[in-house]
Amino acid sequence: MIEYQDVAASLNRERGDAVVVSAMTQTRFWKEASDRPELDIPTNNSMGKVSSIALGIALGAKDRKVFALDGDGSLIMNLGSLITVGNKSPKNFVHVVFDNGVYAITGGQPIAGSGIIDWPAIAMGSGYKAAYSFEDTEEMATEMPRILSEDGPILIRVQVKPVITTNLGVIQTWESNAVMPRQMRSVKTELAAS
Ligand SMILES: Cc1ncc(C[n+]2csc(CCOP(=O)(O)OP(=O)(O)O)c2C)c(N)n1
Repeated sequence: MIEYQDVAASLNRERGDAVVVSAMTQTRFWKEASDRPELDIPTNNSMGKVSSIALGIALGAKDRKVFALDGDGSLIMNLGSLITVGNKSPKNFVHVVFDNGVYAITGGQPIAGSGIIDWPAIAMGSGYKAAYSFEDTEEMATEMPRILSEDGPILIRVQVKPVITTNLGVIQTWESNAVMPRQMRSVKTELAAS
């Protein structure tokens, strides 16, 4: 199993000026790794919407890579999004699925289908151009630069060690709810200037 920090570090190394849309536990670790916070959009509690938001940005800014950092539980909630991505087929779209087998931020409840779901097969069956799966840190770190230079849409499933917590969970304050629109404005400004 791979640690969240190692996936975040690997992605950050190859990120360049990619826009990164994240959710759930990924947001926590991405925040610590990211060198370009002005290009990051954490989606907080909009469960399952990471790939849909990232797809919109990828279609609107075709010269810019977009990383969607998704959770397995979240993606199950918006599986149809894979088909929309496959159908639009943006070359700049990278979908990373953090497969921890649980709903970590609501206390670690097991995900139905965990251990059965074949994420790369679902992605390829939805029209993605390529899909990968990693369970080993070194192999992931070695392969990541080559994979991220390929044309998308690409799905990368990483089996990560669950970090169960309940204090990250459903944060619903004015301040937390203001983060996503603020970051969307920040990214829009950056994209308009480029
Ligand atoms: C539509 C909707 N249903 C339920 C929730 C409550 N909820 C917040 S996070 C979460 C679990 C997310 O699981 P996963 O995507 O696997 O990420 P992890 O917590 O493992 O990082 C749930 C059920 C929500 N935010 N939105």
